[in-house]
Amino acid sequence: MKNIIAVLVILSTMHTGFSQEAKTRTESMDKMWGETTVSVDALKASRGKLFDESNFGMFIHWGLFSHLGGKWQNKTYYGIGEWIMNPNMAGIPVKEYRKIAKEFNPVEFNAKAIAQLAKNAGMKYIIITSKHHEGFAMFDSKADPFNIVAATPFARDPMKELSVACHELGLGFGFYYSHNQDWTSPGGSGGPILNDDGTPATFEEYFYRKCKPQVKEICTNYGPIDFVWFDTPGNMKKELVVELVKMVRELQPNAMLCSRVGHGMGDYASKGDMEVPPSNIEGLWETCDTNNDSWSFAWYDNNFKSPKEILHRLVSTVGRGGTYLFNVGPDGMGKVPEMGAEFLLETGKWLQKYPQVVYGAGSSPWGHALPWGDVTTKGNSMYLSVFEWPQDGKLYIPGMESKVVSAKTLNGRSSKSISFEKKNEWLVLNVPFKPLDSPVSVIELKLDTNAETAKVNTNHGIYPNIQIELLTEFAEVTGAEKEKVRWMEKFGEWKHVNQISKWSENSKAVWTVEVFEPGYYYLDLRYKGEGKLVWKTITDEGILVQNQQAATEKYVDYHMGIIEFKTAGKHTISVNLVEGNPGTSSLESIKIFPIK
Ligand code: H79
Repeated sequence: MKNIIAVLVILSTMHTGFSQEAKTRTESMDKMWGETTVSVDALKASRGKLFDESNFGMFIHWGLFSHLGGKWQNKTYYGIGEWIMNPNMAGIPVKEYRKIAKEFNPVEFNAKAIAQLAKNAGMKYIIITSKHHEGFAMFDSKADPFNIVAATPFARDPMKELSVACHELGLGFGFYYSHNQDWTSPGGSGGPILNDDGTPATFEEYFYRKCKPQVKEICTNYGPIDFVWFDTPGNMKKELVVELVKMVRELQPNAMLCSRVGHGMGDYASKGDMEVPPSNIEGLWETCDTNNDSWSFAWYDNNFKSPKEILHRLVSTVGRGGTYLFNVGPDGMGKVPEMGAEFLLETGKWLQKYPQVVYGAGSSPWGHALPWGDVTTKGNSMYLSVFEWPQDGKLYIPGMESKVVSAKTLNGRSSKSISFEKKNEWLVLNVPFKPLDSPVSVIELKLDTNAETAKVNTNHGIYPNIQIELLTEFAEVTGAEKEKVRWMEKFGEWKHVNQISKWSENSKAVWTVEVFEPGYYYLDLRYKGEGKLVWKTITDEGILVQNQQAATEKYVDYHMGIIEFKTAGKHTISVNLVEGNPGTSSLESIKIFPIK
């Protein structure tokens, strides 16, 4: 059930509804390099090629915090492990934290094995933390002695080993570097405010003494690198960011920079942590996600995403037009937790059978997920990745306006034609009752036109054989507020939703949908609030469902009643809050499923 919720939350958009934020970002990126303006197309043809075509990379969070694994002085701190030193978690004093280096001896670290894992998982590059907010360098740094070679019994440079292993296996390689935060260096954001001699420390001192020289080291000593992934720019001054970027460009002209370097710079947009956006986004962008709840190793955290969930989040990210950067957290000995590795290998086995679904694949013309799965495209081919296989031998595809020339099931190298028919605007595929493959089945449609720009009606469908969740992101809202919110489920573990709040008497949220089959459907509302709430839902045909249910401070699904569509085709569904505290009531989505 948990998987289903996570998956449903990532569904959905209007075909034209590219987010304003993404548009602005792309334009400002084009403008930003006074001296060398680079368009998205030019980037895709040059240093952005690996990023654009791979669509799947490995992120690695590894540092001194991995040795603690979420525990300090016998107490476990639940949340993102790399933050354990922070006052919001264990609040470890700088002096104490620095001492941990003496115990850090990850002798089981095997760069070749990790690179091979990434390769077998179907990932095309690795980006690893060279220095996280804690300030400990995981590479041989002459600029600052608080590093893995100078300060630990391990005394090896694992970054060197990993860069060599990646190059040997033909994988891309890049570094994460936390440029603004540094909790153990005087002057770094979140770090000591006094130097060791008691004088006040400035950010500039930290920047010129440590940050810039270390970035120079990672850009000089590891051969050609493909990425520098800066994070959390905070209030860093623009001049300093520009100076850093300029140096990286000179030293590593082929390295891609993500937007978290700050001040609208970078080659591609990095979306919020752990967020698969519901709507297509233009330009070059990435979503970074982690294989369990924490980024870095935490002893208790075995909440690993299953191969099916990894594939769903990967395919949906590619379907939205993005690239998926998926994280693992090696432990204090340097080993990637086994269960996570196993799930990645299964993911890779599937990708080996269906590489065309992900590599070099384009976005879905629907602009949002479909309830049974998602769509990616290449040339005239449309790949339907089916995560919820239909029980009744029919796979429904809404609003297909372009001509479909053929449909076939794929399974590795074998494929079989399947029959299909057009009913109203829907394409109905006659599929076997048994799923074609596990954990995900693939069907290829050939169109008589480019699949990514194919003509489709992007309204959400109401299906005869599967539940649809209509997110508030896709509603037209009047008299209430549509907003994107995020909150922490655990410390540092983000959840994102779009919600509608601040309801009043005349508010409404309206979805335009396409109904395949007239009939009765259950209607659920997913909302939060307090006490008891009465919601009213009415269709364009005047069918009304009004009911009272309880409410809590967490989002929960409530059955509201049965809604009827008297005719097939286009309809509207309009929702309003009619009783209850409008200040605390927020709607996340509505769900409609056939009664059959
Ligand atoms: O490296 C991973 C995270 O450690 C890092 N980015 C990803 C890739 C990251 N740094 N900051 N953030 C993510 C934003 C996190 C903010 C929070 Fe907090 C940290 C929320 C809870 C802990 C700061 C402290 C804000 C509230 C408390």
